[in-house]
Amino acid sequence: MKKTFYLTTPIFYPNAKLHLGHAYTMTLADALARSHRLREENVYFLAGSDENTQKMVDAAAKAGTEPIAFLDGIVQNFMKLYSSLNISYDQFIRTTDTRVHWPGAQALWEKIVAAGDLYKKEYRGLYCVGHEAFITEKELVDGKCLDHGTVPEELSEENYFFRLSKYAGALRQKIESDELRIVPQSRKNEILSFIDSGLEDVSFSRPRRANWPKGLGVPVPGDDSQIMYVWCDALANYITALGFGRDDALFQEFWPANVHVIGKDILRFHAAIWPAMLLSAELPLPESIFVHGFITSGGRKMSKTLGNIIDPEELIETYGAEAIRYFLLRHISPFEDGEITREGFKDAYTANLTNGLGNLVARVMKLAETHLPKPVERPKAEHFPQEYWDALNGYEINRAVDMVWSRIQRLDERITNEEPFTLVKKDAERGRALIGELVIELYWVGRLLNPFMPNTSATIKKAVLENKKPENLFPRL
Ligand code: ME8
Repeated sequence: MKKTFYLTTPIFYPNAKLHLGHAYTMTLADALARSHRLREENVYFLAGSDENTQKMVDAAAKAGTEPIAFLDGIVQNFMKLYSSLNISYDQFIRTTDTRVHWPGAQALWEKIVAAGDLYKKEYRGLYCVGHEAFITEKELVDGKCLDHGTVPEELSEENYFFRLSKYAGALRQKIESDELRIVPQSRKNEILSFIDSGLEDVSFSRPRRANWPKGLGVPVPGDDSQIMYVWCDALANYITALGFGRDDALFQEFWPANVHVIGKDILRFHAAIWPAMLLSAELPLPESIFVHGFITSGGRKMSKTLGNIIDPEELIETYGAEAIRYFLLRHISPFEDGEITREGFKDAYTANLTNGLGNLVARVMKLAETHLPKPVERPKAEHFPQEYWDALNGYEINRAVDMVWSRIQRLDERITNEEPFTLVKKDAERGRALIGELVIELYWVGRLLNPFMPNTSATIKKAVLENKKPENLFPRL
């Protein structure tokens, strides 16, 4: 039996087009998914959209469109972006899907009720639509949410509350011991101190509002006046997508998840609320959570609200998807914030793709095509260095890509030092042997690139096996 590998991504809010920050999460996840397929594991890669939200209703109203039609349009956009970025997801879940998502979300709710972990309470609080969460006075600056620059709504409602506080000890123990591994260490520390500061129970439902369209919001089982709080419903997607509460086959095969890939803004939801929900329902916890930093632009988080976004489609049009993937995976540290500028992007493209990889492939394959009578023999066994897997297992994706570029550099140096073009004229046999070695080394560069730049990887493999110089990979701009 093949080893299984289940990885998930945040289901983004479809209230606007995705920007480069979202593309970053998806590219990191895709590199991981492909690296596990390279190990011949049975991979399941989940993507989706988080649709039962107030911000969605607001955005549809602003666009003057009926909400579900509005959603359909944006979700099409998500999928179009994923396809141009070559994101190899297996399923796209939508939380308005009453067939796929709702039965499981309700089944999970009922398990939490059975555990005695949901109770009704009158609640007054400040609700930030940007966060889709209640926030406290302490988090406001001049009465406004710092992240979104908006004044929160004052709400007074009767809600169901989830006993998060009950799970503080268990959560602490699972995270501390790495039974639930939070990567990097700094995020593990952050969540541990959050738990230590005292976990409060969280509101898990909202009264169904009159202005909410039908088909939006998962009804609370046994109480039609309430719909589930959007995060309660959204987090459940990781199991409902596998058929939890509906048809258990995939769930049995793939749960628990090997990794939830998320940005640092949604750490608390994933590393406190979600595992507590699973503990309450007596379901296994995910193995790990990989928390990446923010893409910044002008020193601030790239965000729709702040209006400093770079449209990934625009970059793809200029540079091609492989170049975007390259840049996101190598030039941004997965655990820290990384600034992106159009100039930085352009410089990296020219130096490392046009003059680097692209030029190397052209040189080696030109030599091979001219001087080798037939293609080199394809290496029998696949050989990937252990340190490459170690980097990937620790989600240090930039380090794994760096390893490929060190080999590219070494290969360039060999060509400069050993001058195959001169040697082959002086001594055809030795010259051909050297060219053969360079081609094999190029083959490995191509294989190692597979998770990061899948099309480039395939082009290199084909070129080597057909002994033919490919079209220019990264044209000069
Ligand atoms: O939070 N840099 O959706 P969302 C890097 N629906 N990543 C960024 C980013 C940036 N500047 N901006 C956004 C939600 N992201 C919920 C998720 S999951 C059950 C529900 C990425 O549309 C990053 O992955 O606000 C972040 O965690 C996510 O988008 C937030 O997306």
